[in-house]
Amino acid sequence: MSPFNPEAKVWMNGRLVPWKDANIPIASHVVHYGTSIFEGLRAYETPRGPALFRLDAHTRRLFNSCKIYRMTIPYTPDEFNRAVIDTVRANGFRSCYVRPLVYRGYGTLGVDPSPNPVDCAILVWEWGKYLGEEALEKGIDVKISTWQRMAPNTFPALAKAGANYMNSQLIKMEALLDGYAEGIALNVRGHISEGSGENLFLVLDGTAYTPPLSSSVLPGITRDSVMTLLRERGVPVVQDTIPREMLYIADEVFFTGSAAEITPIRSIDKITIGSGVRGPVAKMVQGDFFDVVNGRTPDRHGWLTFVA
Ligand code: PPE
Repeated sequence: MSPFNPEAKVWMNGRLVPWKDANIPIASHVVHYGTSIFEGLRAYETPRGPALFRLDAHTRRLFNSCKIYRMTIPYTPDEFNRAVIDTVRANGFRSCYVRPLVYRGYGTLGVDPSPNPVDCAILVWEWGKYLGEEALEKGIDVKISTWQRMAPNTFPALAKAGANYMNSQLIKMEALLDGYAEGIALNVRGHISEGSGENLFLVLDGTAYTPPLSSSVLPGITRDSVMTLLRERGVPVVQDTIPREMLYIADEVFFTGSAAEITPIRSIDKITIGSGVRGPVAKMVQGDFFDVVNGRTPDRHGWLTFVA
């Protein structure tokens, strides 16, 4: 079911248009060759109205992803931020998910993208719990995917490109068909990389570990925020290559992502993680995270942009 109603407002190349008119030609370069860059962030309900979580960081990553693919966004980061705020405001949600998109539009076909325009859009919709209603409290069952994450120097993992999500789709479909909520991909060297749409943390003997950027992961903004929150609580955070079996013996494992937020993992490959329930570190960092995003504690890092 579409989360959009016909009159929902979509920002396209500088204008807010109704959803029913927010269409692109079938010959657009993006449709044929996957030429898109995107972002995903949430606006959370606070006592002062909706607040976007880490808008600047998401816009920065959008511009960086585009730089890698030689796409010049015809707006400044400030103009883009303003467009995101305007789109959230125009749709009137108390909380929502935001999807900025930059793509090669309609010009000419053929692999070389350069003759085609760089078009921009921003969509917003209400998106509930990404991995199921009970996931945040109870945790989810996952498997190690038979699919690996992109090898270095093939598809750049640091760019949030639509094309990377063909790999994510293989990971996700396999996991769901096998009865799991999500898959964890290894990189080509056999080290832990990430989920189809989430970064990963494990906790062992009081230290938190997450794969480094060289393990073919997206530089997640939730990942960065969680590292900060953990360190504030005195939990050491190590970015290091993680062997697969370290997950099985961890006290806790959890996913992070804008959509997934902080989702505990209770089993991997049918091996129970820790005591099979959300662990104390995951619970603590969830609490700290939701206190900040919902405006219950002071925004000490300048992570919130108020929309009202
Ligand atoms: N890795 C991947 C592959 C990924 O797609 C995401 C976000 C992350 C890590 C976490 O990054 P961040 O959101 O900055 O903490 N995935 C987005 C898309 C999900 C979707 O299904 O669409 C998201 O969470 O918004």
